[in-house]
Amino acid sequence: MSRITFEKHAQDGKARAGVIHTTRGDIRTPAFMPVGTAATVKAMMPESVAATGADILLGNTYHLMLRPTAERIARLGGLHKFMNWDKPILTDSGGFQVMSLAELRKLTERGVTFKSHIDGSKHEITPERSMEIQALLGSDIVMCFDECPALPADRGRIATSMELSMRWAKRSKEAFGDRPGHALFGIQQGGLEQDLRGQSAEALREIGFDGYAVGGLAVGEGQEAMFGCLDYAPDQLPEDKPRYLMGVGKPDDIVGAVKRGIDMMDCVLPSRSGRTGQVFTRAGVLNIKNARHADDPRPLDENCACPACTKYSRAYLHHVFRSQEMISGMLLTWHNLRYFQDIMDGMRTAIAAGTFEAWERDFHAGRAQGDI
Ligand code: PRF
Ligand code: ZN
Repeated sequence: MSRITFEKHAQDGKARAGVIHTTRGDIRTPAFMPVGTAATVKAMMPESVAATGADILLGNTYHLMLRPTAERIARLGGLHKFMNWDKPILTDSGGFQVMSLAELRKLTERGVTFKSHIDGSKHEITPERSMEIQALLGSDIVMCFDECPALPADRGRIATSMELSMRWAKRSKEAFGDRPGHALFGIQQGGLEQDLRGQSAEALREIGFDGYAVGGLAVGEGQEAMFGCLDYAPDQLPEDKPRYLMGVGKPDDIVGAVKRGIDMMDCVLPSRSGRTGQVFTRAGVLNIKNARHADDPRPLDENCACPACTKYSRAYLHHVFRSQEMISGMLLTWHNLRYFQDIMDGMRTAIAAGTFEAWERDFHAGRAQGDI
């Protein structure tokens, strides 16, 4: 089986466009990965997720190890077959989710022990166990096991945590071994400290990975501070490998990250907001539960080709949201995912044409600040 390779096709400023070739198909970059935490992108059939333009999904070690367990998924033929998604899957390694969801967490050099948020049962994840779970799931892109401190945190805490994550990165690589057709990505940490980010990047380059993530951002620091860090962090990582910004973000976060040299992102925002009535459009954000949509015959977004926009009015979407009908979450999620993918497509086209700056200006010009 062949290796996973990254081909950069164009660069405009720091923004890059290319393709990650995998045995399960190509991932066009910059890429947005919808989140399929529990072996489903909530409210979406897998074929619908593909129809929005997604080339790859994100899955979660933490959730799947607890339920239905990685061993059960392996017995049933792996995660792709289990969830009926035959394109690439990237899995996160578990530590970040343990820290945000689990109870009674205990962090040691060895790894992390915790109690399940589902039934209180006791579990452990180490770098070795995370690699084993991600192999059982059969994900195409495996993430190193790391630790991500919430910001603000003092410099000493960030340095200690980053150094632990780098020792875990080494153990992750050793445990991952040689798995042709599967890629292992390292994760840079170091908070908002440029020198610590540099040391982290150096440690990861030394170990050697198929791709490099910028972790530890979008954890409470705000957009300005995040962009400040992204002004240098991607440049510290290898130029010829994909760079993945974990857990980001809103449409303007995504555009700002790509402008600074990021190739991949994931976020629950378009799918989660779809279920709470928050809708992202070319004109800005709206909430469909607002009474002013009750008589509005217009689509969510005139320029969107998704089923929610081509076949339904804001009035209908308002009605089914208020009535708590299941089609509400389905249509709004579809729209949000399609809009995020349209942004990625717009950026890829603009980077290839050398018109990213003009594209970015139009993107911002069309958007209202508050709710529309
Ligand atoms: N590490 C891992 N997963 C993550 C993060 C991280 O730092 C983040 C930070 N935004 C989101 N998901 N492993
Ligand atoms: Zn739409």
